[in-house]
Amino acid sequence: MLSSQKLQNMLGKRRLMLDGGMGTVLISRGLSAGESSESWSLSHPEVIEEIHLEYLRSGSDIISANSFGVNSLKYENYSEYISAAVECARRARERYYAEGGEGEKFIALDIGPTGKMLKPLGELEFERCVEVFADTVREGVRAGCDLIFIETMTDSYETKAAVLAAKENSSLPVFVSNVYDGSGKLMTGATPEVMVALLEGLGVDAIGANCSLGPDRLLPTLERLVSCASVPVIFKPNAGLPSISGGFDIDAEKFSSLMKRAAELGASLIGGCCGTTPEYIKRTYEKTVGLPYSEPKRKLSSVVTSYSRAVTLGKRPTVIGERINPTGKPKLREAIKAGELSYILSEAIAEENSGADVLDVNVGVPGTPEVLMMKRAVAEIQAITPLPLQIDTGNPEALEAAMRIYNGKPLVNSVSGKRESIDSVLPLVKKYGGVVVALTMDENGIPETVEGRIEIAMKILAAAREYGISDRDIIFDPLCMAVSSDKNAAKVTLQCVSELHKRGYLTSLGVSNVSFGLPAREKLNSTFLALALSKGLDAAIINPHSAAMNDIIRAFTALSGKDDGFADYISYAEANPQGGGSVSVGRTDRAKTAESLSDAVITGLSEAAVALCESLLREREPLDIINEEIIPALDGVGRDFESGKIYLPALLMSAEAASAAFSVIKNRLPKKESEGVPIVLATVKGDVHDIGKNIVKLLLESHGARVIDLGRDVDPEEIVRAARESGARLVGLSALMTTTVPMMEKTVALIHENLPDVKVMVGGAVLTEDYAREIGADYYAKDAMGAVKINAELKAQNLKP
Ligand code: B1M
Repeated sequence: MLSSQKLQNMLGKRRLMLDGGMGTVLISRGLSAGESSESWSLSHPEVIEEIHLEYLRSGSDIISANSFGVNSLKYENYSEYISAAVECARRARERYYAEGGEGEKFIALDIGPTGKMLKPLGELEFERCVEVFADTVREGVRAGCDLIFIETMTDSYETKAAVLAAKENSSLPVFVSNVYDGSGKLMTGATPEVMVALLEGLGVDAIGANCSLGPDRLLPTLERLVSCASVPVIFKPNAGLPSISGGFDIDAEKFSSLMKRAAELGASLIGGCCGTTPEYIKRTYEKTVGLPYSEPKRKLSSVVTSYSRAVTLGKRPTVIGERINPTGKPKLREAIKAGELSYILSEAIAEENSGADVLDVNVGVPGTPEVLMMKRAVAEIQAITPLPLQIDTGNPEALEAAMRIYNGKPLVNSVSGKRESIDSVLPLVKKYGGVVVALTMDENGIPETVEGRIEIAMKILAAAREYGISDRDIIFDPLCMAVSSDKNAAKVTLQCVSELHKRGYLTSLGVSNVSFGLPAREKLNSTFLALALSKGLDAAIINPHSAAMNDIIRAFTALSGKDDGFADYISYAEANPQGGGSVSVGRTDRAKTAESLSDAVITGLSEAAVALCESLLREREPLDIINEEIIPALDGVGRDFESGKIYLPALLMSAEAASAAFSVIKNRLPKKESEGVPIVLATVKGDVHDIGKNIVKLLLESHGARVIDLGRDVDPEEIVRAARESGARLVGLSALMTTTVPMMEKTVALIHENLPDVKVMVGGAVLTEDYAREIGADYYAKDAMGAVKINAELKAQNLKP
């Protein structure tokens, strides 16, 4: 039997020991600062082999090859690094057995993040990212590893890319572990519930948390993982936090006691990350080896997610917003035909603000390229809203394109009982994960009877099981026909909902069909919704702006005991005292719509920001727009980010919208011929914030200065070189983070040391006049106009910069 199969058989049947840190152990054995730990597989293989052997002797069942930072983006000879890393682990295992060591031991191909951010946060395309991981996986398989361990991932999207690469290029078990902060979230906002739904959907074999914190502060995250995962949970924390005296603040004894607690709480695969050593693993092994083991329990909840939000179907009525569907919406049809996304994006925001839980996305218009449009729509909508999406298409190619790039576990609309539909849709659900809406119709149409529809439902369920799709990932839509053409239509559908509910299945309905062909449709729709909810309906595709529908959803949820403490009902009632209307659940206190420029920036709508900025420029001065609209909006976004209300993706979309508005302003600023010696501008090394610096540049140029802009994240040496070569007399430095001010100080010192005649002006939100003086700067500018004034003063003093 292959090692990988043996591992599969053991998984979830007993607790397995992982290993501990590699990089931090290497530092203690001579790895110098700036040297890559992975290069030691080639330069010092005997050291790597020895560390692996020490972990095996300490009780590790699984050791991770020294391949964490290796990928084809970073190293041309990545394959050499990977085979050397796996070889070191293999030799260690042979030595372990040769010295009489016992038990099955496994070698993991260790895969860490690429080091690049994916679009829209960075420049790396999703598919390119999958390719990079695929290169690593193929090499690891060739080198003979037994499993793939994707770890220390901070972004759900990159994690998905790595898992797809692993699944598409091997049949080995795949483990995934993410980095959660103290509040239990990834850097990009995903919670344990989001990651479990996403990763179980993708068919991962074990899921967990590693790095970031010590076991003490990571235990709450472990508990959340155990409570929602059906697969074994990995727990591999750091040896606490780095301490001032060097090293980490939790010793092996305390670590192992906390790991014992982790094992008792249900961690199935335990080990250590940064700062842990073979000693930590040995003590952990000794404290946990005799503990009873309980197999992970299968969880039954049906969960769909976005990159940051998990929605559990069946817990309370789920509102699926129906507005992004061109049927009967001429404006949307035209937008889709023109390849225009701004209309769709503002619909998405409006639906979110009206309280939708999930957004249906249907962009099918005959004669338009649906695959392309669906991909674009999903990519853009998921960048601006944290709501999960329902991918709605009858085109399997469009469905696959969307499911592949979707950053989460979507609802999939839909599969029917037709063979063709089953064969094209269910394999996609199995591969990418999702909860699929199963329509009770087949080649013979929609049965008129309850029994006929239930029979089709059961046929789809059986087919899904054959594909290995769990029952929890099916939600039935017993289809509602228009009562105008069949007076029993609503009755039959309601009986189906009731029957499916009794059997323990979830149901969803497109509610508005019922009233087709009749006047005052909302009265019928809302009454039908109330009746369906009373029969057990779990999700409704409705217009979330409808006052009547909203009233019913909120009131029903409260009356059926599904609204703890009536919190949702009370806030709805307070916002709508007369009943009716839609309630805002906007992501920030300010952005309800994209009606103003600052709202467009907060919401992250670039096209709207451009249009609104253009119209504001007709009445107001460019500088006022910057100071009164854009900067306060970014400040608000910054506060929301800091308080954990929004995450990096939303922050970035706001930054993009602000930059889009600036590009409009730039064209409107009065142009002055540039003159004199240039000013060199840069954001310092380690800092990517360049919006402020770009405004400074804009204003300096509009006042006639010649600016050499070195961009952001710039090395001090490069700044000195540019100043020397251009003969600049003034260098402007920007820094936005407390962590990058030391680099600013270093840069100022380097400029003064090498170019004593050159003055340095600094700015950026973290700085103050005093702070600027402390780090040796000659001038401090609070804002861009301040920078212009300083430049003018220097000119007046005849320095002629
Ligand atoms: Co980030 N970010 N960000 N961010 N970001 C801040 C700065 C932060 C304060 C947010 C927060 O937590 N409240 C925080 C820093 C905390 C701290 O150090 N105390 C932060 C963080 C933590 C981060 C990351 C680490 C997040 C992460 O990855 N977990 C990461 C950092 C990556 C890195 O740099 N290595 C990160 C990333 C990003 C984005 C990429 C998403 C995006 C930047 C996009 C871009 O710049 N191209 C972004 C944004 C947009 C912000 C906020 C929200 C807005 C910054 C901004 O553009 N303000 C910001 C919060 C905030 O500041 N309210 C935040 C508007 C701009 C016009 O103001 O730059 O101050 P400002 O410029 C002013 C003046 O200061 C002055 O003139 C300008 C016009 O009046 N000025 C100068 C500036 N430079 C000057 C130079 C001069 C003279 C005047 O002479 C040369």
